[in-house]
Amino acid sequence: MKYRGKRLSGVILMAALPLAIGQAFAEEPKPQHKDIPSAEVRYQAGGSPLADVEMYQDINPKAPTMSKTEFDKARQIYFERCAGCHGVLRKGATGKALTPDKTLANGTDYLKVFIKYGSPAGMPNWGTSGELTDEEVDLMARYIQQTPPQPPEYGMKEMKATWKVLIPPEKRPTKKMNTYNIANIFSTTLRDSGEVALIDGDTKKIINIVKTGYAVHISRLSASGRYLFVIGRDAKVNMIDLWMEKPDNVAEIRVGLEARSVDTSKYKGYEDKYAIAGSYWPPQYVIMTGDTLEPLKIVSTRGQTVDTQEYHPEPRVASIVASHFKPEFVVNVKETGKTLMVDYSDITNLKSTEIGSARFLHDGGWDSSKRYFLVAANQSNKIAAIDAKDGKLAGLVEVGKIPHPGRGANFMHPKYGPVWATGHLGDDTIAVIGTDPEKHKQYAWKQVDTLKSQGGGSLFIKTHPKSNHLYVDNPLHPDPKVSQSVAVYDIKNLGAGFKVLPIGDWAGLTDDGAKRVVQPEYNKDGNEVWFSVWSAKNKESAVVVVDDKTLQLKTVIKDPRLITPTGHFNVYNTQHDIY
Ligand code: DHE
Repeated sequence: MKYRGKRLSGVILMAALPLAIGQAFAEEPKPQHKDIPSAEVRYQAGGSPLADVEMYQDINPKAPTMSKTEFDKARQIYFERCAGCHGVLRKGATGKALTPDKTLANGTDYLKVFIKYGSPAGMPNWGTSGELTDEEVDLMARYIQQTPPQPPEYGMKEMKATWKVLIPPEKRPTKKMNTYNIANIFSTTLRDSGEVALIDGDTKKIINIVKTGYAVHISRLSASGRYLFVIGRDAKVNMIDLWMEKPDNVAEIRVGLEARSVDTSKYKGYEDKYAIAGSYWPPQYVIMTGDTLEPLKIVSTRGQTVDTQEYHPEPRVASIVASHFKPEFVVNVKETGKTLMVDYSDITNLKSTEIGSARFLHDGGWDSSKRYFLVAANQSNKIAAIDAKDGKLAGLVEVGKIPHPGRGANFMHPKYGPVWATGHLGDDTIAVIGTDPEKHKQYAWKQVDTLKSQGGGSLFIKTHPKSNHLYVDNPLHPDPKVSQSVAVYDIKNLGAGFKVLPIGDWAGLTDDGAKRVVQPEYNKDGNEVWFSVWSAKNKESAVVVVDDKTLQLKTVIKDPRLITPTGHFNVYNTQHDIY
């Protein structure tokens, strides 16, 4: 119980990490405040791509003077370190609002102390930690009293200007042109090189390294399993055709200035017809054609928050999934705490049902019936269950501190029936939630069991219908023993606790990299589990494959091209939402 109560701050100061994209884990982040677990600090590691975007300086005579050069430097620091928490427009996201009505009243001297020394509420001590010089502290204190500059909007014109159909559909293969077992290919994110590695799950050989967006985030599959979609933090979507002799990009587009999510239509009759991507900036989603990525419809997500019903100017689009029950995309809007069920059967007369739950919706996955989408409202410490059949909120479950499921894990609990589980960034528990309102009504949408894990800093949890094991990673835990290993539970005997597999050691890396073990992912048959061993860009990383039955090491995949592997996505399991 190292984390609970004692080490957690009420506020996640995600702006805390002084590392820009591309530098993640190049060096260990220093603990910046005694109340901020480094897991939370690391979580928001990526600086925003908006750091390099030119913005208009609006002169407010009440604010301290700033030259254009000073303003631009401060703006860059803000987007590299602060925007993730305080928001692009400084209206507050999971951190406090820093708008001039508040900051001008505080004044430069007060703000300097705050920035330099931090606060018990979670603000890092930027000055005394050595991350910012006194001059930079002064610069930032003056900057946050200026009118917040707004990054440009990004509409159809900008999207079309970046849209490229590299190989038009009529020039693509009409049948599979390779001998790969496509269903067992893995798409592994190479975070800091802006690529994905396509790895043959049968032979463990790299098929191709495909150029994608900047700091790639996730991969998703089309309904048919033929097309792989990848999105970068810079909002670039790449579409890869797995039927090609050597699978590669066939289309690409930039849908905004910063993004995290992409998916494709999966309802019967609409397979491979549409793709959708959501962006952090501008706060919007775009529906595209499924075979070329032509942008068709852009919809803003700006609006009122679910609770106080105040207007929020930048509610980011977090996870998106495609419904199996209706021709709908399930779009989760973070800051407003609303899930939009976007009906894609008529794009011209677009209908969308708004389901309110709790603020800070982030990641999530389907229950085993694929009727309910369980999404973490991370800073609200809740899981919302969205009923995709009836289009309403089925339940809102109080869980531990900062749930982070990835897509979560579904299994049959010996006592509670079908359940879905999530780990937490902020404490050492795993919340097990009942998901069967038909046959196990008394347990549905309740936290029915709590497992103790290795600690906080957990990002991903995984099992497979053919496996009796449940794996939980802790890549953001401050203790390398924990972050470099994974906990595994026997689902049939959860009371027995967990075994620890030293995945980082098994990788056999020769240098002293961070070796964070991240994201368990099963192969198609559900008898192997793959883990990334994630070190800095200039250090060796690896992918470790474990035999799920024996829990013994099976293979280590090493290659100089495997730079900063993080997430990985098995084609079949991702295509069919198996987790
Ligand atoms: Fe992620 C999923 C946002 C940091 C690896 N991440 C997601 C999703 C969102 C998100 C909204 C859900 C997408 C979906 O399902 O459509 N992630 C963010 C952030 O805003 C955050 C906190 C900070 C940032 O600057 O990006 C962040 N994420 C990280 C990391 O540091 C990770 C560990 C490494 C990396 O590659 O950057 C990381 N995020 C992932 C992965 C998934 C993901 C591997 C997909 C999980 C899955 O099982 O589907």
